[in-house]
Amino acid sequence: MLKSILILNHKRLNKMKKIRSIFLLLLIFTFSCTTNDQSQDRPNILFIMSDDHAYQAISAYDDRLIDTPNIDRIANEGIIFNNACVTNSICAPSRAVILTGKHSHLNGKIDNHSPFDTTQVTFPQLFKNAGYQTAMYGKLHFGNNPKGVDDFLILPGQGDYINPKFLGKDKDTVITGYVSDVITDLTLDWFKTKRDEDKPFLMMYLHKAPHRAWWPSPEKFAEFYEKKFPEPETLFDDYSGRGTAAKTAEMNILTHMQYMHDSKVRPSTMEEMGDVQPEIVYVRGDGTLMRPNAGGFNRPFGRANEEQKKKYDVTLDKINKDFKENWPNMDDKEKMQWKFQRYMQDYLATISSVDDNVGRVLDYLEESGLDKNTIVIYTSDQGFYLGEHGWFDKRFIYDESFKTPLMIRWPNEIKPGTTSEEMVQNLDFAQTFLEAAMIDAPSDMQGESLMPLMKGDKDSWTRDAVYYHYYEYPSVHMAKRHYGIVNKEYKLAHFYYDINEWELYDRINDPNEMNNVYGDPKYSDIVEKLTQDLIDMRFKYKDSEELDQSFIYKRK
Ligand code: SGN
Ligand code: CA
Repeated sequence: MLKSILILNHKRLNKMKKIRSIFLLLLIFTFSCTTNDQSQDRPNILFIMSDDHAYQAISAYDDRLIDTPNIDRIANEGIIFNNACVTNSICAPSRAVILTGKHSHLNGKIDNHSPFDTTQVTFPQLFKNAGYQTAMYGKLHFGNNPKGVDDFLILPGQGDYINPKFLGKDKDTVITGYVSDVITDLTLDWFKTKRDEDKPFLMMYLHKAPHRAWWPSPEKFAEFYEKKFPEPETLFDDYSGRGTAAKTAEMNILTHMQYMHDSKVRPSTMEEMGDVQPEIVYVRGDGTLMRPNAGGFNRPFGRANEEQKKKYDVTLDKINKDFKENWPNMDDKEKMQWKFQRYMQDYLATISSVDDNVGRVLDYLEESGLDKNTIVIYTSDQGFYLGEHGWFDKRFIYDESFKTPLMIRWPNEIKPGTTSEEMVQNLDFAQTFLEAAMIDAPSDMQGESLMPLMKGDKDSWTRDAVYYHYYEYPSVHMAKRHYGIVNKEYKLAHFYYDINEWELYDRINDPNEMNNVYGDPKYSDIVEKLTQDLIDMRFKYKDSEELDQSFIYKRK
């Protein structure tokens, strides 16, 4: 009896054990399936950003200046945003907005000089915590090393075009070559040798080009020197329909662009020219003299080795010959035109290298099959003037610097050839990427995920106006402080600090923004409504006059 009970119990025990192990196996199977599924589903992110890349110099937006077949691939195979803009058109602040998902007045990085508080949450940290492998290569432009990235090699500050130095996680290094090629080599090397195949990735691939002083590779320098580019309609803008800020900004190609530093006329040639020198020195608004950027020519060129210098010399000699022969006989209009061509030749030559290199990375994604579940973003830290209003540089709320290129490719999720006219901002990037990766965004981020627009669902998008605030004044280029509101039809801006001026532009009837209609009685209702909207917007985003004043105090 006892024996039979024992046998029965033993049988039962065995059966129970079997059931338990089947259950356990099932559990492990289900669990491993879900985790595998999850890591397969979570998309990789390749964030490509260049520095000062104007949308006018991307053929997907405008093909009058240059053909950019590789960057265009992202737009053709995904979505292009025709009304993407920044919140503060200047380098390091734009990057801080992107990383934190907060406006400058809250993340504290209001201009290129103010420190970035590294205790803040940035989106790469959230990706890393959620199991992503994260990396950053190229230009960051902060005083500090990036947080939340497993691997990085970043340029110190602005970085160099030729034989650039990089700050690394383990050690710093100088790499021989042209900066856009080198950053791409590093990025591709990371993909091929460092990527952890068991994790999704976030790669930030950040170009230095086409930042001033627009030094191309020797090959592109030679190629683009032979080209001529169409002038923009507003190259000879005299700013008569505008406010004080446009009239006093120091970013005019004729008056403020420098022959040695920017147009790459050799210092020895400038000395030879003797009596033309005073024309190159100009008087600033405050009476001080501004001289050509001393050593500006040698700063990039001095880094080249003998072999590289020999290649550059071929084109540099042509520029010098042309300058010596023709410059003394030119009037102001011709000087402007000469400088504009020199500017475009070099600026667009640097873009051409960026485009080639973006192509190398896109090709690798395709060859490796990674393209299928990788979100590829192409953008710039802000727009740039390519001679519009006679200008170079950025900073202003006016379109060429306020708007920025933005295109996103994500096969299976974004229909190829999608376009969006909505007012989207770099403020929205963090929340977009977090949503795509199924990571919760902190509730104090201030943007809106672009996912609905990416999926073609325009109805869930409700924001119809954006906020802008620029602070870096007084500083290089002397663009005055201002904040404003922009919707598809109008732009209202308040310039402050050492002036108190308002500007209103009718974006539909005056797309080149030549006439400030703030004082025009025809627009008084618009002014009234937009002023109230701007007040509400400043409240919504937690900006205020007290904060404006506190940032002025800090700059002194
Ligand atoms: C440098 C440039 C300026 C440019 C700022 C900020 N001069 O000072 O033209 O506006 O950087 O650019 S340079 O001759 O030294 O290049 S930013 O992109 O970093 O904000
Ligand atoms: Ca920039």
